[in-house]
Amino acid sequence: MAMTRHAEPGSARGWPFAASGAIAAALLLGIAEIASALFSPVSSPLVAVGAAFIDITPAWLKDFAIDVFGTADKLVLMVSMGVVALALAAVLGLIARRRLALASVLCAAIAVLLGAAVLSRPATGLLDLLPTVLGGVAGIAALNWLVRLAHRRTASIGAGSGPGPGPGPTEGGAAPAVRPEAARRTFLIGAGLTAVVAVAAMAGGRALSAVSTAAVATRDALRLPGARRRAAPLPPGVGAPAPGMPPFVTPNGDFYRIDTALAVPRIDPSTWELRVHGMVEEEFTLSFTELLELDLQESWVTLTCVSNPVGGELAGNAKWLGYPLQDLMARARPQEGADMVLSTSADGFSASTPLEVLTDGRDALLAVGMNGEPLPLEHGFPVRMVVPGLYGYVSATKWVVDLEVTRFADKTAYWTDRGWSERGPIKLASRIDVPRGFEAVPAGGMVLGGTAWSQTIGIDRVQVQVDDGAWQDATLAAEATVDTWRQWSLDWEGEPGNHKARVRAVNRDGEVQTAERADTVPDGASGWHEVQFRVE
Ligand SMILES: Nc1nc2c(c(=O)[nH]1)N[C@H]1C(S)=C(S)[C@@H](COP(=O)(O)O)O[C@H]1N2
Ligand SMILES: [Mo]
Repeated sequence: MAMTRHAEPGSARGWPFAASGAIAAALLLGIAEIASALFSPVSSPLVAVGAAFIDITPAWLKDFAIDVFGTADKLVLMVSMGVVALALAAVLGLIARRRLALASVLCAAIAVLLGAAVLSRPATGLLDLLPTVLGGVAGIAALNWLVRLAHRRTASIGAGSGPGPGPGPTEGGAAPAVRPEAARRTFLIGAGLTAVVAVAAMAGGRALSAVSTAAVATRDALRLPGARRRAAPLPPGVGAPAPGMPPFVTPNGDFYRIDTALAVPRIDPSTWELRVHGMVEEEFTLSFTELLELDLQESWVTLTCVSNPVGGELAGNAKWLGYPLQDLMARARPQEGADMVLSTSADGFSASTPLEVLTDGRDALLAVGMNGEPLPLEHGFPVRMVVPGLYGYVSATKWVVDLEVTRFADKTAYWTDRGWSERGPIKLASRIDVPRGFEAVPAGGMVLGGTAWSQTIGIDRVQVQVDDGAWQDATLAAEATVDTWRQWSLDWEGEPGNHKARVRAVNRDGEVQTAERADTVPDGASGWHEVQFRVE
């Protein structure tokens, strides 16, 4: 009778399969955890399930948990969920013993449920399913592999004992090709390695998320010093009186975001350091505390992306707080022949900014604040560059950690290596914000409105042409500074039917915005913005 064999009682033969199930599930969660930590913290299925569980827990149970476990309540929740999950996964492994395909499908179904939990969280989208999908694939692969090893192990042992409670279908009845010890060892090594990878991925993922949570907490707690030189308050009337215009100051949450970072770098300001070096008389490094102790300055600057198409929205206006790069350069004392500052970010992006632009008196900043707050993580926390008049790709390095004074002849930057122009002054531009393209507006008169910019020079005139009529001067809203965009408006009334309007601006140098269409590559789009709309 099999039960009496002390070497391998039949009931105990299930344990390698139960263990396979539990280890495969641990791998699923571990891989998902590390992927979410690298990719986006909100995409963690573990956190999502925990949060969903907290949401559906009745209040009395929550109160009970807090009473009994205090601040450890979340830990207790996570550990209990883990125990339940491992027990279920062990059952899954036992199912896999006889019906591997069914168990694989169940494993996929579990991944789908975890994905649903992720999607049920606020602020998650389809892309946030990526970690769960990766984890699911790893889990199913591990389950299949370990269950096969477990069968081989069982078969090699069972071969000596005649027909007992049969081995699984895969190796059923076949004489083992391997010796029992070898099969046992292979299973143990396979299971052990997978378990180690699962635990390491889980621990690594949790540790990484803890670091990023720390960056968020530090940012939230940070109080920036006031500016030594404050920005002049905005004059009244910077917003054009056209209903539906975007705000003159772009709220941080609406500010366009462009970068190459798959995961937003999370930098603890206490470890941040800026290295200033290269063709300078004095090389130095600057800590965040040292930076905050310098004479900070505020300025209004409209940032613009070189990839902004004609009429596009890749531009935003904010009040920046920072240390003038001109003062930083004065301390470093660039050497004769240097003509460029190569700025590099913590994640390896780089931008080449003409040294001349950083020393000609414009408000180029090593910025720490945006609209009265520390920089948002996505906009470069803790420190970025802001340079009026240059597209972001050659000047606005976020998460900046290195400034090398060098020469255009010697060094190139991220986007210039990819076919974009070495220099990127912002082109004179204007757009129509209202009406929107193909909008239907009621008859009886309306106000057209829009935005124009020519950073460092200023906008002097905006003209609008409706239906190929005469160019009419729009009314300019108040100007904040030459480095900010300027809104405009025009009262207009037209017959019902289809219409089109186009716009062009003239800057303070007398340059008229060109009608010539240029693509965004290599140095920014040009041409007049035109919208079609309908009066009903
Ligand atoms: N580290 C880093 N900084 C960067 C970029 C980037 O990809 N990585 N993109 C630049 C580009 S192309 C632009 S237009 C601006 C956009 O800044 P924002 O995302 O704060 O609007 O950041 C610049 N700074
Ligand atoms: Mo950009």
